[in-house]
Amino acid sequence: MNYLDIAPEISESLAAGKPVVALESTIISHGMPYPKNMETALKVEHIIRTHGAVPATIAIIQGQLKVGLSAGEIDYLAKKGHAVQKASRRDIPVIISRKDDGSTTVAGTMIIAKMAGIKVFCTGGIGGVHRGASRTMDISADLLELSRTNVLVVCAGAKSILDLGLTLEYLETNGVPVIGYQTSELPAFFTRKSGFSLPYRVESAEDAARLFFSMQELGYPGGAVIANPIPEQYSLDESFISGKIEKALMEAEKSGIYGKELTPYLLAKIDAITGGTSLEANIQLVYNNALVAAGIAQAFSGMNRKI
Ligand code: PSU
Ligand code: MN
Repeated sequence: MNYLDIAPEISESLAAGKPVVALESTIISHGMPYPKNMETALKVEHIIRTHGAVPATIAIIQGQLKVGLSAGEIDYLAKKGHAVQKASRRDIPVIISRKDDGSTTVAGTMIIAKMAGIKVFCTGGIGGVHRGASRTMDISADLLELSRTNVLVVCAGAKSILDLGLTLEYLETNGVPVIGYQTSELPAFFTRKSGFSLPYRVESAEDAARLFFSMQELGYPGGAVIANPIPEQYSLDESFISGKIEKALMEAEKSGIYGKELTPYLLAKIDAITGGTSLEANIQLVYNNALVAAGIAQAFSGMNRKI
């Protein structure tokens, strides 16, 4: 039984060593409301194409691990929203055995990208160590996946719904390089700064690709994070957004939300509390990550062709 279904354009590009960028689908079903989620997903694919790479949006449809979705499939996941199962590492076997649908998280997408042979993945923000994790032990499976699966994840850092200091500590313990893209500070998704400095930075897509290429040559296990700050003109005011995040966290606590529901609940709450301001910033940072990821994928495929 073949569970992996790669769109022909993507498998041909991979076979020819052309640049391909993976995209996740939890951001579509659980990260944004309809129809903005669908419009954003299509525009991200378009940006990747216009920057010289082939987009590969990943999801599980009726038990098939799909690499490359049609516009109809993207629309289906966007409309079904929270009713789609959120698929991280532990969920994938159950979903495929039931021939169910699943929208893949950063962890889930990395696993399937690796199976397909895709090395560069673009998203908005990664999961991390939740605030209060010393009590709840709520640590996103994204972090452990980064330590074991060899995919380069381009993101705008992580939201401060999380404990960003502990998130960096956890990544360090698990040997995951976190590299600032033209920054020496971990970006906090809606803002360019978090107050947490990063040990490494790169100045260009070529530098990022070279770093990841060295990992390939060494056969070094695990992935890496390229943390690309939101463009200045779309970034939100720190005091504005931190107040809204605190409010969303309090409401989650009051409503007893935990486990896989917590991140989607917080994202939707922040969106509602800010009246869509945060959603606009979210969309713009994903577009910005798409063009950086396409550049890295291009530089990376050039390096592969030289060997
Ligand atoms: N953070 C965001 N937007 C998102 C997510 C996180 O700002 O859409 C999604 C991603 O798919 C990420 C997942 O992999 O949430 C993490 O969920 P959890 O914390 O349950 O692992
Ligand atoms: Mn969790």
